[in-house]
Amino acid sequence: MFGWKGSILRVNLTTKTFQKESFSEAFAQKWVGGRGFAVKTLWDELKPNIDPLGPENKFIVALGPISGIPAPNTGKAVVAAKSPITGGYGDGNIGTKVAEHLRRAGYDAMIVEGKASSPLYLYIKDDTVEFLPADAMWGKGTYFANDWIYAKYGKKVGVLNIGQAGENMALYAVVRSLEGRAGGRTGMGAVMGSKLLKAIVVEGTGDLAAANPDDMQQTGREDLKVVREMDKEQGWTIQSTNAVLGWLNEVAALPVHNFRKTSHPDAWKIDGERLNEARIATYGCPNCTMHCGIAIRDHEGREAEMDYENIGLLGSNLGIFELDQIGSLNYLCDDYGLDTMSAGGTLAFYADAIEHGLVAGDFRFGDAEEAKRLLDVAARREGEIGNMLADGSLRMARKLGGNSEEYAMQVKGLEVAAYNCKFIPGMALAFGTSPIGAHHKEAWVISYELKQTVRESYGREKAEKVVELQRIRGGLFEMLVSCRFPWIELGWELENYPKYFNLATGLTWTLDDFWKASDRIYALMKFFWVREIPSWDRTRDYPPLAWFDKTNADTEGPIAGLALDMDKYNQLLDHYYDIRGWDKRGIPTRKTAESLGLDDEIKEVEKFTVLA
Ligand code: PTT
Ligand code: SF4
Repeated sequence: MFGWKGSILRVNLTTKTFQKESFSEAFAQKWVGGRGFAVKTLWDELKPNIDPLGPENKFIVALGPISGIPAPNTGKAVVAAKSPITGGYGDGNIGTKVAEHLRRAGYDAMIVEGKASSPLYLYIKDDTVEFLPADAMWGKGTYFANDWIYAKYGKKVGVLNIGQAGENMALYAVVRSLEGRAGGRTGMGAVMGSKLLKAIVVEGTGDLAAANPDDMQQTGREDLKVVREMDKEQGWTIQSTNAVLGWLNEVAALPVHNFRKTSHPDAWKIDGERLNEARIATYGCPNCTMHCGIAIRDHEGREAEMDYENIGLLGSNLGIFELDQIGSLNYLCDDYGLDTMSAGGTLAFYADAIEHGLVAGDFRFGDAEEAKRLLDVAARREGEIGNMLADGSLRMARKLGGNSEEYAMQVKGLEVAAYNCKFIPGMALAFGTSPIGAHHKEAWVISYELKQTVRESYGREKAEKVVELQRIRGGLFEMLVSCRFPWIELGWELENYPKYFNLATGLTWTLDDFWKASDRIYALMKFFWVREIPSWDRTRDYPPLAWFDKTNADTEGPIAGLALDMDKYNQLLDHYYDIRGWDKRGIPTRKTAESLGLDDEIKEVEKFTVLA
């Protein structure tokens, strides 16, 4: 077999043992890699209803056949586990040298199981795994841990680590890597913390097992130049992801004050132009020529890396319009290892609940200093407020009661990304149907919806677009595993991806083969949910109810007086299920599952529900 190393590293923290396990080519071709390997492994190896923060959960790092190869933007890895914040399958995508090193060490994935008896970190060098005490790093932030690891191993190694938020099992704790990146907003850092696993350090020296290594090198070198030139021409990295902020403000889609408002007169102060002006450094992932991480000097004088999601949710959504203060909040999230997006969403919910008199507290929209203090108590789970904040907005709403669950801006427990869909039906569908909660990574349909179709339409074409994008973004890129930005931001042709896959594996796949594999993993992610919640119904694929509430509608601007319509949303959801071959509950039918080759999985899921 080419393209895949054919091996998985299994590490048990309880017994401090490890083994190399092989998988067949049939498995590789069915599940491809990354998210495909992760969801299949978790489905096969986890019992339903285990505690995501207990030793039974497994933490997976999964790569694909093109991860780490010398071609555009391949320095990415999937981190996955049963999610502590949603309770379903959870994962995230992180830029890291681990992508290349783990494959060079001989593995396509690693599975970490059990729980250590005291804090430790793993050092993986080719065939060996060392279990080493993490006392010097435990209790410290990710910047300290990074420096400590660098000092010991040098900067060439690949690293994944957690901060205090992961150690204290804040439910939206992320994993961080040395390149200033963060991933696994579904609580993957908390899963590492629950296992007392502070860091994974990887050094691999073998080859990448390609079928056509010379062709791949040559093509990769040429394409890196092509992508660099495209970026120079288009100037995307001037503002990077934050280029959308000004536009979202104009079209009434910016999250402001816990998504209550959709635009703000001060939004220009934190837009892409201002961010570029404040830039002091640029960060990126390995094998990338379009580095998208813009760093600025934060309010305390530190270097803080910023992305649009972070600015939208720690900035406008909290009523904070000073870039340096948002930088400080971003820096703290990075150091504690908290997901910026859920942190922003949860703090905004808290401010909203205080405004509604549901809970006592001093936090007000716009108060950056108090927000900093709250991030600290959340990451440390200090006191009642710290514990509530660390559990995210849905659990907080359930504790506070009243009608607060309606304005907890989340889906399946995960806070909504920075797109305010008060009146954007297709993007609301994308959030509702995202299998890991309200993440924009699965189908960022908003640009198509507002630029190429009619905003108020609930037509089938929108459901078709959501499925199409989920296949590409949540399927192709998460299986291969590679960054989607050359395609989505620069328009680098999608056909390039089967090209690299085929150079790596020696196969002759077309994009259609990837769509089928993608549908298979979406079906399995849904089966995972159903096994956890046999009473699964379509309401779990709804976006936040606040978007349907006319009393919450804008009073001025392009969508004044408008809200989503529940009956029409249900029709749109029906279209979505129909296109996917799922029943009205949102569960793949037997026929669909059979056509995807999920015969074993059907037997298992039918212990919990009857398939239509
Ligand atoms: C991703 C989510 C995002 S998505 C952002 S900003 W974005 C936030 N970044 C955080 C951060 O920073 N620090 C922190 N403490 N928490 C953070 N939480 C948020 O995490 C990221 C880029 C970006 S920047 C995006 S869109 C693209 N995402 C990709 C993806 O999902 N898949 C893929 N194949 N390619 C992608 N390319 C782009 O990668 P999660 P990263 Mg991230 C500091 O993982 O859980 O999906 O959450 O990975 O390496 O930082 O790159 O405007
Ligand atoms: Fe990483 Fe950004 Fe480059 Fe993608 S575009 S590989 S997220 S630096």
